[in-house]
Amino acid sequence: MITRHSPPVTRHPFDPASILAGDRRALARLLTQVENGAAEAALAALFPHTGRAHRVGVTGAPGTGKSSLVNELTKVLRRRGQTAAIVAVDPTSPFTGGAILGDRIRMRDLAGDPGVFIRSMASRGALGGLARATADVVQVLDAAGFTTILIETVGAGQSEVEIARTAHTVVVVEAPGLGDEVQGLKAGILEIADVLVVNKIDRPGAEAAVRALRSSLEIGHSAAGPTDAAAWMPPILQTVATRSEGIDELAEAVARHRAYLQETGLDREQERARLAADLEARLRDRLFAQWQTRLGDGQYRRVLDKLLKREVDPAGAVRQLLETAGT
Ligand SMILES: Nc1nc2c(ncn2[C@@H]2O[C@H](COP(=O)(O)OP(=O)(O)OP(=O)(O)O)[C@@H](O)[C@H]2O)c(=O)[nH]1
Ligand SMILES: [Mg+2]
Repeated sequence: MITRHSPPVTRHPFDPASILAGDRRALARLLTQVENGAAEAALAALFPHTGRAHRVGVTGAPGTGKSSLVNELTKVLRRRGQTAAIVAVDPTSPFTGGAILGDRIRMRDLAGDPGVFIRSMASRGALGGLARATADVVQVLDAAGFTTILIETVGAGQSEVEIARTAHTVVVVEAPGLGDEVQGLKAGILEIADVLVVNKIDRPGAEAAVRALRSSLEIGHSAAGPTDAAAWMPPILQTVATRSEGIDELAEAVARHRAYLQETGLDREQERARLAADLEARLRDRLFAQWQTRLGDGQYRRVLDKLLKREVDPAGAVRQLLETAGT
């Protein structure tokens, strides 16, 4: 079972009003408590104030330019009168150099703007814990009133894809000239893309990358059966993040996707599915923990040993454990 490591935290009296009023220091302090899994009461108090922000996930292979794009997109959103919170989820991977660099660029460009808040999520080792912590951090930022929340994750594993999936709109970023092993990651994340970006089109191989993406997108859509005329077709955008090219179009595509969700009522459905999945996961964790405490010491291990020796089958093991725990 995944347990989140919770170091002792200094308790500050929590005042939801300070978060709702946009007190940045109170916000930063609360987010640290949230990351440590020690903010249940605060999350409960803020929950009624959530559900207003547009959550935008930005995912893709390491080094494709996600941070640079998020940075530029934030500037465009600010010019359009919106506010933005950026959550950069640092994965446990050898590719942290880019993530740190991306954050440094943002610090330089966006520092001092009261309409922007940047938070890097430290890796917790256990990705289940990281996904939960990220979802909670996003809740707080939503309550704090940011109109857009940009969640950057490296789409290298299933758990990072899960994090992106908590967004209303998922932007998948590609770049030309990545190795085949990186190209292999695409299959899984293409399915969750609402907006596709081929970044670094100033680099060789850009046209081929766009072509390849277009054909895999078309294959994916025809495999899904006859397309509904009203269905959303992910647009493929081309950008040079470092020169701020194509960013207005990206902002528009993201806004268009949100409008689409609202017009079709899919936003309500999406929200319901997200809350249902969250409720189920929490319930499962809680019931499992409760049941485990009821189970006598070593019982679980003994049944597992029997399973290993083929003295009992998995379904039989469950039956035995439930009987022992008196459920
Ligand atoms: N030539 C070119 N370089 C770019 C472009 N966009 C980003 N880069 C460079 O690519 C490198 C990686 O950019 P990041 O924005 O940090 O990429 P990332 O996807 O956030 O990286 P990770 O978080 O490490 O996965 C940096 O050196 C950027 O300056 C672009 O459009 N063209
Ligand atoms: Mg990055």
